[in-house]
Amino acid sequence: MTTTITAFEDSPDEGQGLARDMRVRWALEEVGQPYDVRLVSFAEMKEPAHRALHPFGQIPTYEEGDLVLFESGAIIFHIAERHAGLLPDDANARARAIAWMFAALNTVEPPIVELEQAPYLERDRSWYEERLVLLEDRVRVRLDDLAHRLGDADWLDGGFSAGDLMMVMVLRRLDGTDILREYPNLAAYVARGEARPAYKRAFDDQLAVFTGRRPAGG
Ligand code: GTB
Repeated sequence: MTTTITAFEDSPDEGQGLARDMRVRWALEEVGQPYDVRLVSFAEMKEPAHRALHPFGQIPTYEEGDLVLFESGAIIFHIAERHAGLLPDDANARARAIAWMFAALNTVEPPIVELEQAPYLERDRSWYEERLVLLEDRVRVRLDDLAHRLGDADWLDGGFSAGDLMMVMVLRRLDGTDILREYPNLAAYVARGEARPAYKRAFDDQLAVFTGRRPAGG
């Protein structure tokens, strides 16, 4: 059965793997499942055909036979449940890995996204610089605790899991800032994730969407 996901035809990050299709690609690479990618423009994402797959007109979506999913968390959870490689066999360890997926999405990602969006949405406001400091500090509150919990370990709870995949992807969204440098163990954690062969394959594939369309010599 062919799996098809959607991704930006023209990702604003120019293939730096920050859009949320990257986490789905990485999960599929980790479990060794082949997949097709359908690229969609910003206009197509808001058309009824795409909204039938994704009620909010976004990427990524996931189609596998009769199943259509949206929300990167739900998609990765589905992949991890169906295929070996992203969740431990032990029931309690599995539950904890799932908790880390939720922690990445619900506790760590929101302040990072707010910080990421501030320059686009609020740069021209008189209070922008002041708010930026507040937003950075809110991110640090989460990173302080995360760094403390990770300590010297390679991964958050035993072996690499879907929880690490999600957390690494969320932390990568700090790429445009210097904040991660303040947390050497978290920076090393992200680097460990990025060094995984499955990550590299996923990254190269999504980068090729951008470089493949560059004019020669461009
Ligand atoms: N909660 C959903 C999920 O986890 O799947 C959120 C999905 C989402 O935000 N999708 C974004 C989207 O489709 C793309 S990933 N946006 C278009 C729209 O809403 O109209 C967010 C994103 C986009 C671009 C970058 N970048 O270029 O750096 C980073 C992250």
